[in-house]
Amino acid sequence: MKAPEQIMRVVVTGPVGAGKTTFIKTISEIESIDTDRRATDEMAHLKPTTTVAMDFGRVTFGPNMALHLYGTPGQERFNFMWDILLRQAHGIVLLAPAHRPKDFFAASRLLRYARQRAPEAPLLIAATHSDLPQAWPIADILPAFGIDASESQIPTLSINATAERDVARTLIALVERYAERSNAKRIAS
Ligand SMILES: Nc1nc2c(ncn2[C@@H]2O[C@H](COP(=O)(O)OP(=O)(O)OP(=O)(O)O)[C@@H](O)[C@H]2O)c(=O)[nH]1
Ligand SMILES: [Mg+2]
Repeated sequence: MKAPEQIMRVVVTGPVGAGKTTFIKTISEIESIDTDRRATDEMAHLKPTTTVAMDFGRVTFGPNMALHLYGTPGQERFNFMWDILLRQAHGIVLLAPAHRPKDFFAASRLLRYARQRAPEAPLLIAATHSDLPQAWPIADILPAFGIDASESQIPTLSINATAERDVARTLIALVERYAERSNAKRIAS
């Protein structure tokens, strides 16, 4: 008989335009659900559409695991969705747009918030837009976040969210982290 499928819920977060919807669309096996709507307010100059509720996608991982990917809305006024998603998260991917240093502070606030709300969930930081010439190297982004890479236990990657290989590599790193923690817990108990 087929082993029951284990579901890992992954929250993909980051500031407006970091690439959350793109990240999920790039890898999802089902047509990802996006709730993008035309931006009508202060951010219309930045992006024509923005996610207003959440994104959802699904990826099979090995013979009996599936990842459910939930993308948070970027705008702060939709914050209530955040709490709902974080409470259920098995892992968190924080996306930071490497080409937009003025957004690093917003990303670092999201990082602190995610750590507070879901302290148990493994988290990693993926710097998106790393394919663009103006992208900052990851080593320069972390200090702007207030994180010292040598002290930090947080894995970091530079990615292009439109490239399936990069998104897969990010999710594999997160699943490995999740598996390590689960094993450590099992041994401790
Ligand atoms: N070159 C490049 N473009 C990217 C990358 N990630 C996202 N984009 C583009 O950046 C734009 C914004 O991406 P979205 O996926 O809509 O960003 P989001 O984080 O979902 O934005 P909100 O829902 O408004 O918060 C889109 O035009 C994407 O095609 C990347 O890594 N490299
Ligand atoms: Mg979006």
